Amino acid sequence: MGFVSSLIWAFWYILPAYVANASPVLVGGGRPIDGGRHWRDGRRVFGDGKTWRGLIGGVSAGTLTGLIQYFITPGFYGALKTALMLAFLLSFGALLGDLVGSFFKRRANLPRGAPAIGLDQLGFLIAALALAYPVKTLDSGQIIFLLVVSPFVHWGANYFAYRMGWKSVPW
Ligand code: CTP
Ligand code: MG
Ligand code: K
Repeated sequence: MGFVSSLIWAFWYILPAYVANASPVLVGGGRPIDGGRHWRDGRRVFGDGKTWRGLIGGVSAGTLTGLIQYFITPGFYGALKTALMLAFLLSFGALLGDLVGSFFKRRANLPRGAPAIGLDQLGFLIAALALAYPVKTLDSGQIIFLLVVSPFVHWGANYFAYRMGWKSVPW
């Protein structure tokens, strides 16, 4: 596998995580996952930016992405079951990482929507890679590549969503 194609495959591999992380801005809203509850420090557990609809919608969108990917490149996954399992774990991992990130942001007294550089751009990615690891993983060069480019993809996607009027802040 050539160098450039290995990087393209890394993108292809992680796509469900990106979709899962980005889609809640459109499909989210409604009841927050923490049910409005507060942690013992008196601040919200996760906050109003983490909703059930965002979680379920994001996992669904990411898993559906994997299904479509399987029909485009079945050889990359081997079996449909593998593609679906991988996409589900990447998507669920992405949103779990995002949720854990919000937990730490609230503990640091950052309000909903406040930026946390590093955590916002990489938390979802690291959790997605970790959960998907048992099904299929990347080589270390591909993982480093994703760690480097994902913050820029994240900023680009958020800026786009801001310009489209889907969110109120560009980060
Ligand atoms: N969202 C959601 N449910 C999730 C994740 C995200 O509904 N599980 C929606 C919310 O409308 C959220 C938006 O997607 O405001 C953008 O997500 P994110 O930037 O992760 O949330 P923030 O509002 O910045 O909240 P936090 O400070 O907790 O990260
Ligand atoms: Mg945010
Ligand atoms: K986030």
